[in-house]
Amino acid sequence: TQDATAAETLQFPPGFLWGSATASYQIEGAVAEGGRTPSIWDTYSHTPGRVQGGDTGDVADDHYHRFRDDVALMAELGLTSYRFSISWSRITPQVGPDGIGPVNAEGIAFYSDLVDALLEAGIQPSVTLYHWDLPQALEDAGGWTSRRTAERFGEYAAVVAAALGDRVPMFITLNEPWCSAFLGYASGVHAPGRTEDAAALTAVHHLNLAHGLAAAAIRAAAPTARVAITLNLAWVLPESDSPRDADAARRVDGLQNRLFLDPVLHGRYPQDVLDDTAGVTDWSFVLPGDLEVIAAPLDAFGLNYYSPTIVRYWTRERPKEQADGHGDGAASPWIACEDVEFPVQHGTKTDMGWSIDPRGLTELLLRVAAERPGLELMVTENGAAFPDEVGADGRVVDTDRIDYLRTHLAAVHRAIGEGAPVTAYFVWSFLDNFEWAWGYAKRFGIVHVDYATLARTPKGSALFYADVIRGNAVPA
Ligand code: GBH
Repeated sequence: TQDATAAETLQFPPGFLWGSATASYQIEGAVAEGGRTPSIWDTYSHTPGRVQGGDTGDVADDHYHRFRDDVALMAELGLTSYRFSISWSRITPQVGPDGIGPVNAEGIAFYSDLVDALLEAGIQPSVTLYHWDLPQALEDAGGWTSRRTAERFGEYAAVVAAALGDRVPMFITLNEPWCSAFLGYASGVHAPGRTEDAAALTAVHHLNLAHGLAAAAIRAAAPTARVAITLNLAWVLPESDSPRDADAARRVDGLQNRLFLDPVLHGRYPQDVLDDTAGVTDWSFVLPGDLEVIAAPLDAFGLNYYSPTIVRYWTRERPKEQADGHGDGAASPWIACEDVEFPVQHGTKTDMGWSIDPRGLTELLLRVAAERPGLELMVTENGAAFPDEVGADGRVVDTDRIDYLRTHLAAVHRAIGEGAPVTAYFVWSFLDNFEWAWGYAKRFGIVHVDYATLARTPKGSALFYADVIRGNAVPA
């Protein structure tokens, strides 16, 4: 049980990377500086009614101007890696459907300086090329429903790899393409806010293709750099062992996990998902040769994990429960799942309303390890939102987050013990930041940000994490 493992010190393998993660739109601000052009998240956050409180990333944590202080704070905490993402429209601000346009030296310089600052501090940069901030001009030409967006992404990846690949050991092509496709184009709760099922499935394929094209481009431009992708796999549990609940679980697993894992690891799309969605699209946008591109060799695999997914068959006898937040007749990200229900969970939840079960982290790591033996695994995000405040004594007491991190680190340790080759763990997130549709209302940071002054205060969880890093172990 969790308690049994927590009673002893959990030692991690030598050289294990201890990191924290962020994403460009969530922390940078400076949206009109350095030659940057708008992304879909600028447009979306500035559209009334889209983001809670009307919050935008215009200033965010002002990391663009404060990155040197932020790196110093990372060094103080002892982080050995930092995972950040690059804003595409800082690098090639004139990108359009027919070409990426000129490279913006100011954009390259910002990330180059960040990389140098990290290396000087002894912190390994892990770079995500796409964490949801598509240049608006590409969305105007179809966004991820257009094959040309995938082609432009490959060209952008080549530019970044050529500029930074001598100093960046790890490139992650995409962060959570499930969110880009289904939250962006089916449920519309993320930018660009479209609600068209066929568009979402088209986006799935073009995101997968973008990954493959970028992987090849990185290899060509930066032969020593390593290539990974990050997926938000779901730990899907049917509520009962009834065949109908099992079928609900199969379909959710198909849409969130196998629609990405199968092409990337095995060069195929899952036939059951193609069949289930045949009424929405005939998948004719998958062209000959695409699956070979998508299944390009990988050096590592990134898993983001937050919460379990419990599903059951909806009997239609009472209103549907949508514990995933897509109730009230809102558009759903779950295509061809009209009879799938996400039952409301009991027990402790984070401030997002997400239930807590670290077993999913162990299970998902073991699943990928079994599907691709020997593939190096990284937990590229894991963490929790709680409504933290700075106390009168200047401290932030977030024991709930410490408990979350402790039990999830124990879950990673267990996966390693059972043979999963996990080499890195990144807490989401380094700083409180712009939490997408929730704006600044949700705090995921191990470092508190006062949005009035932008002052940073390490929380208790940051001090706990520093302790973990010092000992390369989770203390008893
Ligand atoms: C990650 O997304 C992101 O990479 C990161 O930028 C973000 O800040 C962080 O997690 C915290 O949210 O969406 O209603 O269907 C995680 C996004 C959260 C998407 C859980 C799927 C399931 C409920 N995932 N979500 S719903």
